[in-house]
Amino acid sequence: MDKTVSIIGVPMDLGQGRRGVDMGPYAIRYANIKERIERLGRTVKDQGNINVPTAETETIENQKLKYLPEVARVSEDLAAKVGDVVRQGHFPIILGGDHSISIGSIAGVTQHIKKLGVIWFDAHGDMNTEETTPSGNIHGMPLATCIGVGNEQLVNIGGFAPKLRPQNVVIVGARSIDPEERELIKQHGITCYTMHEIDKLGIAKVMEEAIRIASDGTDGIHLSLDLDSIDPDMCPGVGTPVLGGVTYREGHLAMEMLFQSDKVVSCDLVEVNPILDEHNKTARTAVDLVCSLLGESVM
Ligand code: 6HN
Ligand code: MN
Ligand code: MN
Ligand code: MN
Repeated sequence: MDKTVSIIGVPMDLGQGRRGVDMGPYAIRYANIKERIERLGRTVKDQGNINVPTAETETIENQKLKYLPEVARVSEDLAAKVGDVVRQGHFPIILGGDHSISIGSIAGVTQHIKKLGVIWFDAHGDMNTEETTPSGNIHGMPLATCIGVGNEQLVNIGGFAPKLRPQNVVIVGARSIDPEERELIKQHGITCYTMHEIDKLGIAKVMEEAIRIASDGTDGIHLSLDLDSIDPDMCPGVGTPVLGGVTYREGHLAMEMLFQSDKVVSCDLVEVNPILDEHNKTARTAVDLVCSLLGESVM
């Protein structure tokens, strides 16, 4: 993996209800993401931020899909930008912002890598639709959107759908899944390794399986890393923390195994909220993990 790394910031907070996650890209930059990756011998280009409207200037029109037009517009812009850097042969790292940004990032990657597997590291399933959502927050829907389920405008970002085949999608770290999400995960045949499986099988076995499933018949794996997958002791700065998460070491081993697989083509770092954080701990953990993903700690 010696591709140029492109960093794209998406200061998006419209996909959820707490202020501050729009500052995530700055918090992750402040944790020296660029310098840390350069130290691994990689060329890093910061592409700046995608323009996101300010919540105060917008109004919520649909309580089941809050800020839908705004999220859709940002997703289109992000998809175009990600498509652009993937076309140039870069490895994109997309900095959130809330998890709704993955709708655009995956739409961008799949413009060029048609058969993409996804490993969705998350405490949550992100498999809601406007019919099942308990909150109306779009950050609870991006994975459903990517497999072609849910609101048509979101499903069709980038002009095509679906982006992913559910048989190449793996959720890792789940411990807070809504009852109807559970049904959708089962119905569509998505593999889900909850904390129960991680505790029982160990993270190494889970990742071995996850990598096998996500790479089976695909041309690469996208890692969507929601920092709330990691236990709140290392990642307290997230909007929806859930106890009993992936430990710091389990997280690193997972990233190191992804590096060794040589299959990862792109990555999102999402839900870092510096207002809820302790001295930027969550952003620093995010940077540590992405450095392991890029080979920092394996020989
Ligand atoms: N995230 N399932 C809940 C909802 O509102 O749909 C929580 C979503 C959390 C999304 O941060 O991964
Ligand atoms: Mn998420
Ligand atoms: Mn989550
Ligand atoms: Mn454990």
